[in-house]
Amino acid sequence: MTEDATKYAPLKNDLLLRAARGEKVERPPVWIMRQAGRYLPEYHEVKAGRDFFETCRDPEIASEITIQPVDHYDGLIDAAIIFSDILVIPQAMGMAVEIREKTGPFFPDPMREPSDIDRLLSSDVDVTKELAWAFEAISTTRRKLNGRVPLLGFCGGPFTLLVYMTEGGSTKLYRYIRTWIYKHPEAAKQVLQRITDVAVEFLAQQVKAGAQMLQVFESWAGELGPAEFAEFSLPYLRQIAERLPRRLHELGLVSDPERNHEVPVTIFAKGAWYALDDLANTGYNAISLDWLYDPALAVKTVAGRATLQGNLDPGVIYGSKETITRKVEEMIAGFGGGKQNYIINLGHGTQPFFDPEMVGFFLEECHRVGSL
Ligand code: 1CP
Repeated sequence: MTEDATKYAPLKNDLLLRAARGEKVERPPVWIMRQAGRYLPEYHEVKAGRDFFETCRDPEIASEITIQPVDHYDGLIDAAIIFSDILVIPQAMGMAVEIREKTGPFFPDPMREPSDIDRLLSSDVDVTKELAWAFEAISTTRRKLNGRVPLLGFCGGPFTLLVYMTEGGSTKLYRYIRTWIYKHPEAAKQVLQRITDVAVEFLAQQVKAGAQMLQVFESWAGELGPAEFAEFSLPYLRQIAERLPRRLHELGLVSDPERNHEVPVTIFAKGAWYALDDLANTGYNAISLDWLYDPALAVKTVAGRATLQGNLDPGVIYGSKETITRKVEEMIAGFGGGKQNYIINLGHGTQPFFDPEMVGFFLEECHRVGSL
């Protein structure tokens, strides 16, 4: 009941969904975080110097870029992830955001003082209106995919979004977000709550538009120590996992309001190694791990409560073919052979300097070793 079966073609490859639900599979599915983007020459051709968000807002172009890796590595990638960015939630909340060519995200007017939150919280956010373009891009992509692989929707984790909203862009010191949580913790929490509310609705509406699985990117979780993670990230991540199935049920998109089994959700809390046990109790179907985890140890900690995703160091793609083979073998063996509770991915996103051929070799090895 997760989709209007008459509206879209039936799924030919549902390996990812089955693995995320904890079913036994013939081989572990594989996809790559940020698999669409700058390492692929065809991305630059289609983007053709256009502004990043202009690209995302054009459903034809966004869907084309989304499908590029699925075409490029034909038959080797088991999912598509919609081409967009985590920063569309701050945009929907009324903040201006640009992506600059060399330096990345840029907020001309970041939150620096508690009084800055008044304008953010003063009005409700109409997600269906503010992010209408995102839903159109998802529907167009789902139609064009024609059931080849499932389409993933996503959003940023509340803490990670607050980092960008306060820092105004990428950072090494995390000075402003630290000022907020250590000097104005209650004001920070008010904004985290609002981001969470918007995130739940945004994820639910992505499913309505055609997303078949979801991922929450709490990419800067590892900037927080265990106590701060428990206070400024985990409660909001838990809320998302708990409220989403109920909202999907309200919208008539799933049959069970308590468990999100029909539309699986993955949490990627990069760097929060101390929280793995807690994350396994939050209700996410899958937990995406960065490369600092030892797979066997993670399997032992999670003990079947969630499917694990990951976790090759993206830098392995710069290595020799022999090394890629060895690292893929070690990774899959570490995750128990990969025939249950496992999704292959890198431990973080692709890098612009990746050689597309080596990414292809990595995918082939994942198929070969994962099928053994
Ligand atoms: O295939 C895909 O996954 C592409 C879609 C996608 C996703 C899932 C993009 C396109 N961005 C994201 C998520 C995203 N954006 C995250 C979470 C994932 C992660 O941790 O890597 C984060 C932290 C961002 C923020 C962001 N947007 C950055 C990182 C900057 C930093 O602080 O280190 C950058 C460079 C962007 C812009 C962006 N988003 C996506 C692309 C391809 C780009 C580069 C823009 C360009 O020049 O073409």
